[in-house]
Amino acid sequence: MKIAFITGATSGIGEAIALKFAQKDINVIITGRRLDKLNALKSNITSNTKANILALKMDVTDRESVERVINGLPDEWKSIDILVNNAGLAVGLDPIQHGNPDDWEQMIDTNLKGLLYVSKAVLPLMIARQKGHIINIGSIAGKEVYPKGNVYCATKHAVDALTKSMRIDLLGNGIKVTQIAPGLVETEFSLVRFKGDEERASKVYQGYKPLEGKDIAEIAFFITTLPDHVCVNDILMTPLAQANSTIVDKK
Ligand code: NDP
Ligand code: 8X3
Repeated sequence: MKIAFITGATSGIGEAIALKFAQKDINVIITGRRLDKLNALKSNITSNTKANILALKMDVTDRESVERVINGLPDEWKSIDILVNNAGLAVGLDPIQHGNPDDWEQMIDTNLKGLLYVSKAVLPLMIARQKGHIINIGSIAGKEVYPKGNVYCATKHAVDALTKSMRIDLLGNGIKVTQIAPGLVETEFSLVRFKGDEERASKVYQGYKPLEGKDIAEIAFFITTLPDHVCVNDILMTPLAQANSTIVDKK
């Protein structure tokens, strides 16, 4: 059975990918900061699938912790076939001149530096086996900026650039690198962005049918089923009601 390592598996897209992979007999290493959520997902997967699961608390912004967790994986979990770099967040939605530098740092540390730390730690395991698949969760915000998206959009443009760079640098090592760049997906994303303001967060998803985590999970699983010589580079996916970063058909 394959092994997948998923960051940010406690909620939303990462949780849906973990569940989908487990349902498809992929053993999963689920990581995130919230241990209670990790344990709840572990019980769900254990009760409902045949997959093995390892739940590990890991903050992607903490380089030492990332190295400790990945270097300390039990031998039977070291053969990681799929790395899903999903952990990420937006914090705040302000014009650049009113932005909060603490918010900026959290987004850069998580979305950009976290992805680098995790990839750097997992890559030696894939290179040793000359095999692997890295799936980076980017965003439509990494394709086109939108008003007040500034730093979040910049981090996702960086994910877009790193995905392309990884594919070049890793060429010849048998490692596929794919970006999935979703549009609006209803998760905890907006609740985090608006710092717990539930009313404001829920408005983001009103008046149309947004994507769900499981829609992204379908695509993430599909791209892992293709023959060894086929590498999907990039997938931009939106709800039917979304034409681009700023135009959404809300009723
Ligand atoms: P959620 O808020 O539902 O999930 C975010 C996940 O990231 C959580 O599991 C959270 O876990 C984890 N995370 C955040 N910070 C850290 C950290 N420092 N260390 C480890 N894990 C962390 O949002 P989504 O599922 O929507 O977001 C997942 C990814 O998808 C993000 O990269 C986001 O940018 C991207 N995306 C989201 C879209 C959307 O519209 N929802 C659209 C396009 C892309 P915990 O808090 O337990 O650490
Ligand atoms: C999340 C989608 O459009 O809110 O990446 O930036 S968006």
